Amino acid sequence: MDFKLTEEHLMIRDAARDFAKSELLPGVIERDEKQEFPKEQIKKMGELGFLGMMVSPEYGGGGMDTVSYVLAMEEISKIDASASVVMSVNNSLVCWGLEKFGNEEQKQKYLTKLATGEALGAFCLSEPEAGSDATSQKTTAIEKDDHYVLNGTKNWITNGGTADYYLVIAQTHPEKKHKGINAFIVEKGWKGFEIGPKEQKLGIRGSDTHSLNFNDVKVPKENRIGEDGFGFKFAMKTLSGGRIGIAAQALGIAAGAYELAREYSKVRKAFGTEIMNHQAIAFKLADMHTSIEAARHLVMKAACDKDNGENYDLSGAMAKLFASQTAMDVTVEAVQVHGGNGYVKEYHVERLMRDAKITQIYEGTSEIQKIVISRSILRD
Ligand code: COS
Repeated sequence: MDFKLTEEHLMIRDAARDFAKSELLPGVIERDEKQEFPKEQIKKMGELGFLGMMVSPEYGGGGMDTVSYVLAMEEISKIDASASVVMSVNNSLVCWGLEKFGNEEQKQKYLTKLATGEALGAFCLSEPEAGSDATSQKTTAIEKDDHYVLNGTKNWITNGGTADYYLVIAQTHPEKKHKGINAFIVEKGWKGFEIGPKEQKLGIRGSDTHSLNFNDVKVPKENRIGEDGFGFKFAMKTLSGGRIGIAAQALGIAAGAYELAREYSKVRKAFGTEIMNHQAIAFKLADMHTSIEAARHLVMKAACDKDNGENYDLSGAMAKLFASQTAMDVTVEAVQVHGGNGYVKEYHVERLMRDAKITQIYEGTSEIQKIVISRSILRD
C-alpha cells in the first residue's frame, strides 16, 4: 500500500487550507451565532472549483479524483463545517448523481451550472416519515400527459432555501414499493414549490436547512433521471459516495479540534508548566491523534476504492461510522483540554463539538451504517 499523495493532491490540499484560513475563518463564529449562510464564501468556492471538483472538465468541473475531494473537504471542515456541507452536497450528491445517471441534455442544462457554482444543488430524499426508512416515500410524482405532478413534503434539506436545482425523490407507482420510485430535477420557483421555514439547529448553523412543500408541481418528463423506477437505486448509489464526503467532513472537524487543543496545550499554563507537560493532557492528545489517523486511513481507503472502480458501499459506510464517532470523541476532549475556555465561543472548539453531532445523523445515521456494514460482511 502506498499512502503517498501526489504533488497535485498536496497542491489541492494546500489551496483548500489557505482558502479556509483566509476566507472562511473570518466571521465563522458570527455566522454560526446568526445562522447566516456563507453566501460570498460559497460563491468564491464555486469560482475556485471546490463545488464541482470531480465533475469532468467537459461539463465545467475540475476532473479531479475522490482523494483530492476528501483532502479539500477535510481542510474546509477544519475551519467551517457549514461551508463544507454545502460543498459535500453539491459535489457528491448532486453533481455526481447527475453526471453518472443524467442524460446529455440534463447535464448540459443543469450540471454545467452546478459544477461551476453558478447554481447550487440540493438532494431531497428525507421526509417527515422517511428518514432512515428511505423506501417509505410519501411524496408522489404521478404521470400525466407530458409531465409528472409532484405532491408532498421533504425535510431537513441542506441548501433548502439557497439551492437553484433540487433532486427530488418521489413515489410514482406505490404498488411497486421501492421499485416504483423516481428521481427528478426540480427548479426553484416552479409553481406549487414552496420553501418552508429555516430550521434552528444545534450545529452547522451557517448551512441553510429547510423543509420543502410540493403542491401539484408540474415536472416535465425530461427531468426524470434514468429509467422509470430507477429513483431508489439512484438515491442509494448517490448516498454511498455522499457518505465518503461526510466521513471527510467528520475527519476535518476532528482534526480541526485536535489542532486547536494541541496548540492550546503548548501555551496554557497550570501548576507552573504548560499543560502539555501534564500526562493527563498529553495522553488525551495521543488518543486524539491516533483515532484521527485511523479515521483518515478509512476515509482514504473509501476514496481510493471509488477512484479505482471498486465497490465502496462497505468502505464508505465504515469510514463514515468511524470518522463521525471520532469527531464526537475528539471534539468533546478538545473542549476538555481547553477547560473553561473550551466552553466559550471564541476558542472555536465548542462550535466544532456541536457541528460534529450531525455527522452521525445525516446521509445515513451510524445505525444505518451498521446495517450496511453488517449486511455486507455477512453476505460474503
Ligand atoms: N446501491 C445500489 N442499490 C442499493 C444500495 C446501494 N448502495 N443499497 C440498497 N440498494 C437497493 C437494494 O439492492 C434493493 O434493490 P432490489 O430490491 O432491486 O434488490 C433496494 O435498494 C432496497 O434495498 P433494501 O431491501 O436493502 O432496503 P431496506 O429498506 O432494507 O433499506 C437501507 C436499506 C437501510 C440501507 C436504506 O434504506 C438506507 O440507506 N437508509 C438510509 C437513508 C439515508 O441515508 N437517509 C439520509 C438521507 S440524506 S440526508
